[in-house]
Amino acid sequence: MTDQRDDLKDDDKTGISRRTFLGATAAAGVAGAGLSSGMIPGIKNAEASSKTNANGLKFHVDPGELDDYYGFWSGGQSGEVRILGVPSMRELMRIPVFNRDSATGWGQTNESKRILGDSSEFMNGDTHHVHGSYTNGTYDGRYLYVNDKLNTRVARIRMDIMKTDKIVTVPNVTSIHGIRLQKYPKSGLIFANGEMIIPQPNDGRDLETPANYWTMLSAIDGETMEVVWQIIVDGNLDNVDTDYTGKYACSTCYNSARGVTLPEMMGPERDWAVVFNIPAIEAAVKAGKYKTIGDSKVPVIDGRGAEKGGSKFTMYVPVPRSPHGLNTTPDGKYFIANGKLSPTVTIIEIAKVDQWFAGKFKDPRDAVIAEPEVGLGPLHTTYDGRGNAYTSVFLDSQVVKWNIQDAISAAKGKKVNYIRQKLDVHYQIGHTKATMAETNEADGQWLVALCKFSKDRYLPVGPLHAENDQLIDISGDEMKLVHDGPTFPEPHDCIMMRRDIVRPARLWSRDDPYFAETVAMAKRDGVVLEKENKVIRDGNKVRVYMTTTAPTFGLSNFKVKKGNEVTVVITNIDQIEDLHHGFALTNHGVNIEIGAQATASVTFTANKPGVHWYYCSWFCHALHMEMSGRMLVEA
Ligand code: K7E
Ligand code: CUA
Repeated sequence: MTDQRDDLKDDDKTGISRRTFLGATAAAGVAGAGLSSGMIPGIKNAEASSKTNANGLKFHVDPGELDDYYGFWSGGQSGEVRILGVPSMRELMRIPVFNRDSATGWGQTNESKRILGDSSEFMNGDTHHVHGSYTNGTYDGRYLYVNDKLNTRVARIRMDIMKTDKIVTVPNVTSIHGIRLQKYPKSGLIFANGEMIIPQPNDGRDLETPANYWTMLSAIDGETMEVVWQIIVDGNLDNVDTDYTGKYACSTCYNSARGVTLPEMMGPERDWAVVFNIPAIEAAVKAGKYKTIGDSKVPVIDGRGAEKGGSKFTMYVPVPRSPHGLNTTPDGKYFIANGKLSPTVTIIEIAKVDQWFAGKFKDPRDAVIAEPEVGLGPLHTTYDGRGNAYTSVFLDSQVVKWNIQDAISAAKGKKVNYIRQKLDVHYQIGHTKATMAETNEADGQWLVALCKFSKDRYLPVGPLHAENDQLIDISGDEMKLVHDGPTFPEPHDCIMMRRDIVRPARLWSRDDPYFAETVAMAKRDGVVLEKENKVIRDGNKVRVYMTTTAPTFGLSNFKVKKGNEVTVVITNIDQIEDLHHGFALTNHGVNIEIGAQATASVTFTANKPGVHWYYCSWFCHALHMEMSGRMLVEA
C-alpha cells in the first residue's frame, strides 16, 4: 500500500500544503516558488459546537472540523460509490466504478480500461451494496466491494487511493444483487447472489423451459477477484450476510416456485432463507466433486434439495414469502430475515444451524426461534451492539427499534413488549444502517435511513426528485432525527466506518500498481517518465510522453499524422498534496485527471488535420489558464 498517515489533522506530509503552494506561486508567478516557504498552519478547528441534540451527541460539524465516520454509499443507477462524512452527511468524494466519469477520466484512461476489462463496452452499472473488508470480524480498511446488478459484476475499491482496482464479471448467473464478505478470519471470500434464474448454460437452449432455469451463489476470492466456486440453489437469491466464524453465508431466497411471471412467483406461501455451509462446499470442491457449465471453468456444486430441507451444503429455512434483507446480529448469534410482504422478521439461531448440519434435528424451520411483528413492509435490519435491532419498514415509512432478547422471550410466551420505538421517516425507506453495525464493533451512535422518496421535503427540482438520506441519533434510549440529506438517486445501501480505520494515501506512490503497466510500456520505449518528454513513433502508433508541473506541460506541442493512433502518457511530477493536473484535448472527447506523482494515459485517433489545443483542466496554479499546448495534425 502507498503512503498512509497517522493523524488526519496533520498538515501535508511533504511539509508543503496546497494552500502554501498556491499562495506563494500566485505571488511569485512561477512554479516551484512555494517549495521553500514551508508550512503554514493547518486550518484550525472551530470551537466545539453547541449543536447537540437531546441525547447529547454532537451532530453539527463546524467548518474545518472533521467527521467521526466515513460513510460509503452505493450510487444505484449512477453505477458509482460515494464517500460521505458522518454525521455531517457532507459528500466528500465519488468513486466511479461501473459508470463513466467526466471529471477523472474513469472509463477513458488506459489504466481504468484495463480494470474494466472486457466489460468496458458497458457504460453503466447499478450498484446496490457496498461492504468493507474484514479482519477478525471488523473492518480493516483495505478494500470495499460493490455489486453491479445490471451487468452481473463485482468490483473492488482500494481504500488507500479510493479507486476501483479490480472488476470481475460473474459467469453462469445473471444480475448480482446481494453481496457480503466473509468476516473471519478475514475476507477472504466475497459471496455474491445471482438473482435471476436462467438456462444452464445460457446459450440458447431451454428458452421456453423455465423448469430448467437456475441461479447460484458465487464465491469470489477477495484478493485475486476470481470466482472460486458456485452453488446452484432452488429459487432466486436476494440479499445475503455471513456469520462471524467464517462458516456460513445466509441468503434470502424468493420465487421458490421458480416462476417467470409475477403471479407464478407469488404462488407459494413460503420462501426460504438458505444457509450455505462454506467448509462443506470447499471440501467438495477440493475433492473434485463438482461439474462445470458451458465455457466456464468455475467449479459448480449442486445445492438444491429444498423439498428435503436442503443438502449437506445448504439448509433451506422456510420464511414468509418474498423475504428481502438478511442481517446478522453483531454478536454472531442470529441471522435475521426481513419479511417485506409479511409484517414480521424471522430470527434464525445460528447455533441451531450447526445442529441441523450435524443431523441433530430434521425440520430447518425449527432453527427459527422467533418471528416478531415489527410493522408493514420490513426490508432491512441493523443493530446498535446493545441488543437492539432497527428495522426499516417501507410501507409504514418508519424505523422500528425493537429488542432482540425481548422478542425471543415473547415468542416463548412471556408477556413483554419488544418494540421500543417507531420513528417516522420521510419516506418509503429502503435500507437502514447504523455505524459499524456489520461488525463485532457495532457502536450504536448513528443510524441512516435511506428513503426512496422525498416529495415535499425539498425544493422541487423537476419530475425527478432527490432521495432523502436521514440521519438519526441512536446513542440514547430514544431515536432522534437530526438531519436530512438529499442525494442523487439511488443509494440502496451504505456502511459507516470509524475514521481511524480508514488510512487514505495523500499522494500517489511512484511504484503504485495502478499504473504499473503504463510504466512498463515507458520502460520498453526507453523513456524515464519523471524526467523525459518524448514522442515515440511506432508505425501508425505514436506515443507521446510528457511530464506536468504547475503550470506547464513538458511538451508545448507535438506533431502527428492524420489517422495516427495516439497515446498520451502524462506524469505529474508535482509533489504537492491535492495538486492535480488534467489533460484535456479539445474536440476529441479527451479529459483525464493526473494526481500528484501519478502517471495516467489515454489513447485516441487523431483523425482531424489541424491545430488542436490541449489544456490543463484541474485548477493548479495562478497560471493554470495558460497551462496548454498544441497537437499539430498533418493532413
Ligand atoms: Cu434496494 Cu439492498 Cu438492492 Cu433493499 S436492495 S431496498
Ligand atoms: Cu495544471 Cu491546471
